[in-house]
Amino acid sequence: MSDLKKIAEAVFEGDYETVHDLTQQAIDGGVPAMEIVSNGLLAGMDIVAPKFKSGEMFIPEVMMSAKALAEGLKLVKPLLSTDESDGMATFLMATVKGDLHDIGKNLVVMIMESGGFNVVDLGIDVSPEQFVEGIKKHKPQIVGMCALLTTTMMAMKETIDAITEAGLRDSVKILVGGAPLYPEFAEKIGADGYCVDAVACKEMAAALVA
Ligand code: B1M
Repeated sequence: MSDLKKIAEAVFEGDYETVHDLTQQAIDGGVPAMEIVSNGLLAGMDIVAPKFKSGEMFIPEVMMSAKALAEGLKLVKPLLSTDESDGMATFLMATVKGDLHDIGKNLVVMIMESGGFNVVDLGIDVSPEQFVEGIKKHKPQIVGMCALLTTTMMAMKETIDAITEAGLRDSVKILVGGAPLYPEFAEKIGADGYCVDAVACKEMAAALVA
């Protein structure tokens, strides 16, 4: 089994100590950080997702996988954050109200930081009011929203409506992402763009502030 496959397997098994050791070995062996993320760490979550859906894995096991993934991401993060960029636009990011998923959001945060954006992460379960306050306080050029549940997708619309009602809509570009979303949904709720993944988010954000 290749080293990256072993990392994926250890993420799936929730074995965070092995994920730590193998990720460090891959870094020391010169494997590019993005490759470790895509083909090792996230590949592990790709094994988890269908098993959770089919009922073969339960929440505590998925939490262990998420913890193992976070352990690996912690090690590669400083390497991803060395990309030079003179942009330094501010990107405010959060998972919307009612939604506790943070793996995708954290990945977006890491990739945006690596792209030279000044990132403000408001966390998870963030209400429309908290987004509005965050925009007033941090004055971002771009706002990113994450939702993983079909039941929380509409919190994105509520948030965009609250930003509009607060008179702030023209001051920010809004990007949305998360597994259940699709481009037409983003358009329908009045977002400026849909991001299929974290790299697409970085590219769209860079184009919007260029
Ligand atoms: Co949850 N969960 N979960 N979960 N969970 C899903 C989303 C689900 C699809 C699984 C399933 O049943 N098939 C399902 C949703 C079904 C639906 O709504 N139709 C589900 C459910 C039902 C639930 C609970 C309700 C379960 C329960 O309690 N009965 C509960 C809800 C809690 C809540 O939020 N209120 C719940 C809980 C959990 C855990 C706590 C166990 C755990 C989260 C741990 C954590 O985040 N710290 C968890 C997990 C891990 C998952 C799955 C298995 C994996 C999600 C993930 O992290 N993927 C997920 C199954 C799936 O997605 N197929 C599932 C990896 C991550 C990198 O991908 O987040 O898609 P993703 O991010 C991608 C892109 O989407 C994009 O970039 C990333 C890649 O580069 N992206 C953005 C994401 N956000 C972006 C924002 C942007 C741009 C791009 O902004 C601009």
